Amino acid sequence: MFLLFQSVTFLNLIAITCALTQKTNIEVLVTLQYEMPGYVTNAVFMSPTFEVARDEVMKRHGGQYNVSVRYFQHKDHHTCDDINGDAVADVSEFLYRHRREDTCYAIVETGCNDQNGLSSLAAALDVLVFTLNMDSMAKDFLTPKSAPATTVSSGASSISFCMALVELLDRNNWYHVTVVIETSTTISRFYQMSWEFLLEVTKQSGSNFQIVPLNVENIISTPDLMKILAESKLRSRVYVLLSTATLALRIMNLNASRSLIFLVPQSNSPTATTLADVNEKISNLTLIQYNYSYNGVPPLDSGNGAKGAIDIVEIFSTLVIERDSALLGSGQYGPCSGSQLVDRIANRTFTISSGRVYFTAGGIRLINTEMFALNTSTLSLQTIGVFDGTKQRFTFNENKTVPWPTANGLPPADVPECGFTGHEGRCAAEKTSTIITTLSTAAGCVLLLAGSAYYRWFRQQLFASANYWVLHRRDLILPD
Ligand SMILES: *[C@@H]1O[C@H](CO)[C@@H](O)[C@H](O)[C@H]1NC(C)=O
Ligand SMILES: *[C@@H]1O[C@H](CO)[C@@H](O)[C@H](O)[C@H]1NC(C)=O
Ligand SMILES: *[C@@H]1O[C@H](CO)[C@@H](O)[C@H](O)[C@H]1NC(C)=O
Ligand SMILES: *[C@@H]1O[C@H](CO)[C@@H](O)[C@H](O)[C@H]1NC(C)=O
Ligand SMILES: *[C@@H]1O[C@H](CO)[C@@H](O)[C@H](O)[C@H]1NC(C)=O
Ligand SMILES: *[C@@H]1O[C@H](CO)[C@@H](O)[C@H](O)[C@H]1NC(C)=O
Ligand SMILES: CC(=O)N[C@H]1CO[C@H](CO)[C@@H](O)[C@@H]1O
Repeated sequence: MFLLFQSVTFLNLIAITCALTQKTNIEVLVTLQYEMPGYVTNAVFMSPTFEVARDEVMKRHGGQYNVSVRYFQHKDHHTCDDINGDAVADVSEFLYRHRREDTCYAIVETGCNDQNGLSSLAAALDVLVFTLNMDSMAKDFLTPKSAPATTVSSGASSISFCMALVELLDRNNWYHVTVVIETSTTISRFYQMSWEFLLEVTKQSGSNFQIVPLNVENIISTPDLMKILAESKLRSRVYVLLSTATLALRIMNLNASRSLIFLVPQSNSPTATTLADVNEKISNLTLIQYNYSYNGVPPLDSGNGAKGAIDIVEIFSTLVIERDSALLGSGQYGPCSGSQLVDRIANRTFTISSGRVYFTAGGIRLINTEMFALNTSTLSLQTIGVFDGTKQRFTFNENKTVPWPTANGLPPADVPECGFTGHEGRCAAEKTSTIITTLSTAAGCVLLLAGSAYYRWFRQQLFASANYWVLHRRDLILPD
């Protein structure tokens, strides 16, 4: 009896001492694909960055925190299904056997569709998840607290585009909108999802949108395409294209007089100088580990997965460190709760080394979206405004506007003066202005983190086209 009592007291003492002096361990469990063609969240882009980020956080906190990264990646994974199945098994087994009371875990999920299995598991185990593909769960995220309880989205998602788009429509009082959704391409599932978010965001906006989907097969004949576009003109003057560059070009080539607005993820605020040392470390490590050279491009500005990785490690560490200081006073140490960490993320802006990052109340990271339009005198694409994810508002550049092809130079009215069918009076004199807003987002799992890379690609497609719009491509000066 006496002995037992003594040893219990002794253990208690140790526990209390540890609680006061030892910080909670921070461990990142990475379930990303090792290598899949076209994915920017491959090991080569993400793993070296996880490691550099780990070292940076440890250094910043004077070695007080033990940060580690553990990979659950398989070289032989070639599809999302391969990854999804193994990730659930691997993570549950690891946590079952090795979970430690003194450690906070965060799982990093792939951009593959349908990671709900892993998110449900994590919710049941109360472990935080950073998903790089929230799109399959977006509707839940839009309604706070209905999403998997411990999952937050840290990838670029089409929600940010939809919010920017809806604000733009609202601001111009454009409520009659046709949304062209390209079907039967490999990424049409993504366009379909974007359409669903768009509907959801318009519903939540409180404005009375009359928004009509137009499903278009990529193989549609030109006469058929003209026919359905002509019909849609009886309903709206504003088009949103959820389509590949190829279809967007076909539509633009049908009629010359129109304004085109691009909404694209804002290129990262450059880290070339602010994080020069970190960039160099990542480049060096990538070359050593994977024999891959960034060729002088700072990895964090490359549009590849690197920035996503460093952001996750920093945000997660911030949460754990905050939790520790909150607990220090209370003395109530217990297992690290993922849902409590999620509560610290909701509706909050983090300032981390690569910039400011905002998460909605439902745990979606909003990314800044840039709005471009063609300046018809300089023939260059110019930035008109930026939708700031942290403020959820557009800031417009006072000196740059869209060169509206209307008689008065103002944005076209939602409903033309003589109605959608009106052909007379002043209306006939004005050029028919069709505003095509291209929602040029990334493709499904493939490009969720590749906003700027995708945009570069899109631009190339656009301007490499022999029959580019009404302009000659050699006349175009592109911003870089
Ligand atoms: C640091 O974390 C790793 C991984 O969880 C663990 O193996 C190691 O024991 C930890 N070190 C300390 C001092 O707690
Ligand atoms: C990166 O590698 C180069 C060449 O090996 C070396 O000179 C440089 O010090 C390294 N930089 C960092 C930050 O490790
Ligand atoms: C590393 O990459 C370079 C160029 O891509 C190649 O020439 C070289 O053989 C590679 N080295 C190894 C060890 O694979
Ligand atoms: C988010 O936080 C701001 C203040 O920081 C508050 O005004 C707003 O109501 C919050 N929104 C939600 C959805 O909780
Ligand atoms: C707009 O132009 C005015 C006058 O040329 C200039 O003073 C101002 O800085 C410009 N604003 C921006 C945002 O470039
Ligand atoms: C186009 O660019 C020129 C030169 O920068 C500028 O003066 C003009 O205001 C721009 N036009 C529009 C519509 O923004
Ligand atoms: C799709 C569409 O609106 N096509 C129109 C392009 O312009 C020609 C001539 O102005 C019209 O006849 C088409 O209907």
